[in-house]
Amino acid sequence: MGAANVSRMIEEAAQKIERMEIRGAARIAKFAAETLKLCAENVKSFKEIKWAAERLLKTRPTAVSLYNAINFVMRCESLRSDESDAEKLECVKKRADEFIEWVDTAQKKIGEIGAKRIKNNAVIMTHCNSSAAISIISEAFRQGKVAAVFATESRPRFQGHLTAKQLKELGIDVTLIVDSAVRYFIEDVDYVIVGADTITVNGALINKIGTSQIALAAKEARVPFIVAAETYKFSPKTLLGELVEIEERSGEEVAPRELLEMGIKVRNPAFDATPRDYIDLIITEVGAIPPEMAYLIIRDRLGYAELWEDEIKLSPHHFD
Ligand code: RUB
Repeated sequence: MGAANVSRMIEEAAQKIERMEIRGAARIAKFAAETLKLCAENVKSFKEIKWAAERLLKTRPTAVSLYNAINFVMRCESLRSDESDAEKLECVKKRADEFIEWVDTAQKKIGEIGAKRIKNNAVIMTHCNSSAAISIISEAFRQGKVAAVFATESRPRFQGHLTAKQLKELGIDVTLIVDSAVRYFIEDVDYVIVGADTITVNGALINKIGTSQIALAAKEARVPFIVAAETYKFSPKTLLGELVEIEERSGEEVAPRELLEMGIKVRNPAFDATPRDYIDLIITEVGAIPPEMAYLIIRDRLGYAELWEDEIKLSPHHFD
């Protein structure tokens, strides 16, 4: 691949994330690692990988999995600044493979751990389209424990349709409901299981808009609210004091043109924050933990305590 083709490939990859052809926190992270690997296979200078990392980081702001994937893959340079470009590129490829492996194995493990928490004949509610949440539901179903699932449609992008299809294809009894019907059905539900875009250092969950309302309804009805989150969904940036940026998308996604042309304002945040008091358990690949343990996951799993300087070096601000 020539230099022009590499930059076109990176631009196309970035636009796939921006257009949400590639979406969901885990898939975005894995795709970023795959893109950096492909880039490393086709360039000669490490500077070009940095450019790719910088472009990918700018695609979507909320899911910290993207940031963690890029920091994980790019960490080689800052560890050994005397290395040649060729050595650094080899390291990028190796670390990209390690990250991809992390994504693949973590979801399976989350399924195994999470399924143990599900009792027989369970009715589960889920929101949006989370591969980690589906891993728990499908493993529990495989073990014969799932009676039915309610999937919210998850407006405005209807990712709930994907979830409903995926569950139905597995043979699960699935009912699609509008987001505003959550409280109507919550009494019929034994567990809510959702995924995560980011978990903050104080144990709050950032996930698809509407998640916090479901958590509120679940708490009121005393339905356990379970989050399925790989450890790369925990945010070291929040340990540094940063707030999570909530992506706000175009009003055209939710309102007809006629209303927009009348000058009616539309707000369309894509994610919201659920405080830790509403979360019963977070199922990670290293265990089922209370949200209060988020700090330990960031410190021990993401290793940022020791790599403090490197982390700052590779932060988006450094690239700007
Ligand atoms: C997707 C979403 C998912 C999380 C977790 O939002 O909110 O619940 O990303 O998914 P969007 P996963 O469609 O806007 O990217 O468990 O697959 O990482």
